[in-house]
Amino acid sequence: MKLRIALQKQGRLAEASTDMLRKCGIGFSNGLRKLRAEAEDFPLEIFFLRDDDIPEYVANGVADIGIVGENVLAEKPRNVETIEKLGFGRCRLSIAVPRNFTYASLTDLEGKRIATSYPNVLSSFFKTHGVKADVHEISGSAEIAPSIGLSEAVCDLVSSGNTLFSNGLREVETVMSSQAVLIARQNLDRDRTACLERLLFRIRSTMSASQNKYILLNAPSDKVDSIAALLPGMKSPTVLPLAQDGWVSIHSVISENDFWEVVDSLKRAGAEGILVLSIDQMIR
Ligand code: PRT
Ligand code: ZN
Repeated sequence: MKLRIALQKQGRLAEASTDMLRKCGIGFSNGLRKLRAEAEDFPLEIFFLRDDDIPEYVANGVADIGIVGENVLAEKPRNVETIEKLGFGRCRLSIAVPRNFTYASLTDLEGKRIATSYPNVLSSFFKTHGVKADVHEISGSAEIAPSIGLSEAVCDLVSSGNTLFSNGLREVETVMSSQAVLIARQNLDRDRTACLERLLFRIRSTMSASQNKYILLNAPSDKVDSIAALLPGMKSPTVLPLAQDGWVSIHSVISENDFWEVVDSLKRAGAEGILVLSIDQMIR
């Protein structure tokens, strides 16, 4: 028995998806031309596909699981289950208008043509907001549509915003936010479910590792309580004596999100010699 996973062959999710598997200790060789690979040390078979095809392959059982953007699933819902948000491939589906378009609210798009590769998501967004706009489906490069007179506005994926900016467009509404997700087909058998559980355990460990840092610092012994309060860690911080009397070393785990804020508070509370290290795996 092997669990079969479908990954994007080439594109924005391809590298992050294979990196994630490697961080989970799953090695395999993938040349650019390869359509399929076998993992070396995990019962996993990997298919490399166009991202748009992945939900279909998973739904019809050619693959058991897959990695795809939420935007793809939203546009063309399939009979698959979303198992886990993976934290990469983040982007948003946004409406943008030419910089000289006077935009105050969605009603300004009433009766206007909007070019998009996401007609279903966009139409239901307009429906929810009671706006009657003309959704014009195109297969790619929405950003050039206004300049060639195809539409008055566009709705496309945005990450840095550079593409919109360099095409003279301004982002005005977010239709949806998206990131890569792990999907699975319905009714996996017992062996494959167990295998998926093992894989998920590793994915979650690497994700929490990448969202956290290991921190160690020196502090005067009489400041331990106030510093420990800033560093709850996984259970509580480790406090070790230093060779120098009256000083301790405090070790803990800290979330990347509030990292700088906590470091500022630690310095104010008397911490010195703060070291911060990456974590490979984090098993709670
Ligand atoms: O060949 P295949 O069909 O597999 O690939 P594709 O060309 O359809 O997809 P690809 O590789 O472009 O994107 C795969 C997935 O990555 C998408 O479905 C999203 O879930 C996710 N993703 C994240 C993005 C972006 N960020 C993104 N910025 N997908 C596309 N873009 C494009 C966007 O369409 C626009 O053209 O990048 C441009 C905007 O980028 P910024 O940085 O200039 O804003
Ligand atoms: Zn695609």
